Amino acid sequence: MAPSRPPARPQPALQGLRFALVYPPYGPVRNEPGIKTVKENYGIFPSLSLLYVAGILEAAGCEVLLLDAHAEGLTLEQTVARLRSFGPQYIGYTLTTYLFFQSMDWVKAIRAEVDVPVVVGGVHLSIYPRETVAYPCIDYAVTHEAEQALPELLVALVTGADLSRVRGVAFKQPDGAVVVTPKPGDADVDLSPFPARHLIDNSIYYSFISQYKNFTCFITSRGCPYKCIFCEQGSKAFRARSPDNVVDELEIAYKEHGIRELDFFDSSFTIRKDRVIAICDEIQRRKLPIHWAARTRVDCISDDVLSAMRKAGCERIYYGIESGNREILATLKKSTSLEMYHDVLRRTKDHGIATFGYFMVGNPYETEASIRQTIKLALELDLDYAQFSKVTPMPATEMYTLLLKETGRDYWREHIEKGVDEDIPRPLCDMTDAEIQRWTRLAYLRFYYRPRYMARALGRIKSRDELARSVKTAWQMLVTDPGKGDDAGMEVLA
Ligand code: B12
Ligand code: SF4
Repeated sequence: MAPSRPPARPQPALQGLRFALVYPPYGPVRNEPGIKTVKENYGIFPSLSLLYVAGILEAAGCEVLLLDAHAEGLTLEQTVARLRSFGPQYIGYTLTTYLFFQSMDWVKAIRAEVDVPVVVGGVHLSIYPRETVAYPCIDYAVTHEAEQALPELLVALVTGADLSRVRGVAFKQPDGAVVVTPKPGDADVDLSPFPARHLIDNSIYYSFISQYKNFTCFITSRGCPYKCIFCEQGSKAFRARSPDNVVDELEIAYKEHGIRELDFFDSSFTIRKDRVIAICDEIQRRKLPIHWAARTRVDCISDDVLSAMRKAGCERIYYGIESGNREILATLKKSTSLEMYHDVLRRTKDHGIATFGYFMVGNPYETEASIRQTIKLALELDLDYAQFSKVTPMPATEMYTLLLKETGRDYWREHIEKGVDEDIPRPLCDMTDAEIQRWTRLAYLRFYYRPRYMARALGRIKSRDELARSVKTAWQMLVTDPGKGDDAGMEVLA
């Protein structure tokens, strides 16, 4: 028997309220950190954000439809037809700053066909609530976590109460002025309802390197105590779920949704080692034969943790390595060293766990020489996988503040407010975007097209799907005509 879910908090006013959540299809955009080929072959992940929101709505008593138009390949017409037959009273979307206009195209088009109030949420709303709610097709936003704010917003709407008393929301006044209410306290992450995986077809998801079905993603903590200048997570308090709560969700995922493989999307899964060891012990105690991967930092891991993780089914660890240049690492406030990278990557492999390294190209003070050091490090670490991203200063990061000071321009705000769509420069970096693009591509080719690497990678492949995906990506990366730009999909995205 799967464990029972955390207690629901039904709201009498919301019983039977029909709420639809839509996840529109998306593709590469300008200022995309990834190169196109890699992005297109990255996989199809469920929207964890919307699964959480769906769980919160159901716990409050609502009837919920979750349409993943991205994964299901639904057209706008099919989506509208499904919405019509459900008859929602509200429609919700999760928004990101990157994909703002791609998502908004769908929000507008759906609104034209199914004219019910629109509620939006997601990290983007904590940064640009006013600019976003100003759009006519959006009525309400939840600006931070939804656990408390969303049921309170809906109760206020249904009962006609004063919306300005609800914390963590944004809405328009009759004269069109946008009101943003103060942030609520942080949710108790152990009380948050579990993601409502029963609302989606869990068999359609996969990642580029996943090997088992069904596949899903998980998150067991929010925020991060570190302060890397390129990341907005460091500004948020670190809150971790208890081991029992995490493994209860895992057990339900395994027993009720057939999940056999998953990716923990925590910013750094092993920040609290005792918690991770307890999670791993509990997975073993409950005999859950799941395969999983997690992300972490090299200074947050040790042999006892690696050993516990491996025994509990950890197949792969994603490490943020970023650069092979010491000065750049210091500028990024990464507080890790090249020596640590060598040591921890070797230990991880010794424990039988595959390694995946994240690198960035176009950092502050980047030069061709420092990029060569990064590529050299990626090769020396003998990683199983590497991802090279072009630096993109993201809103709400220290790196973006540096750019604001350097250029006097608030690119993302202009993008959201006025639709300005330009290449965003990189602070303290003299290399051109085309150079960064070329070097990023070169890094991939140098890493993946080594005969020894290719032989090992082929030996590792366990499924036909994985083989097909690898061959397709490899082919797209190679078949390129530099004279015409990177027509295999590695071009600077326009
Ligand atoms: C898991 C994850 C993914 C997964 C799942 C995506 C998803 N939307 O669920 C995958 C791999 C698919 C993904 C893809 C992308 N992601 Co992502 N992702 C994350 C990650 C690591 C965790 C998100 C999560 O589930 N958190 C747990 C839940 C509980 O928190 P939450 O998402 O904030 O949701 C809460 C509230 O925000 C709110 N809420 C959220 N949505 C909604 C919607 C409604 C209607 C309401 C009322 C409330 C609400 O309620 C939730 C519960 O409290 C975050 C980083 C992070 N640690 O937060 C990045 C992050 C959200 N992703 C980001 C980006 C940029 C992307 C992509 C654009 C990448 C790309 N170039 O393709 C796409 C966008 C896909 C999309 N259409 O949303 C950025 C967003 C930055 C920004 N300013 O916009 C983040 C912050 C990472 C980063 N620092 O770069 N991502
Ligand atoms: S990059 Fe990782 S360690 Fe650094 S602040 Fe972001 S989440 Fe934390």
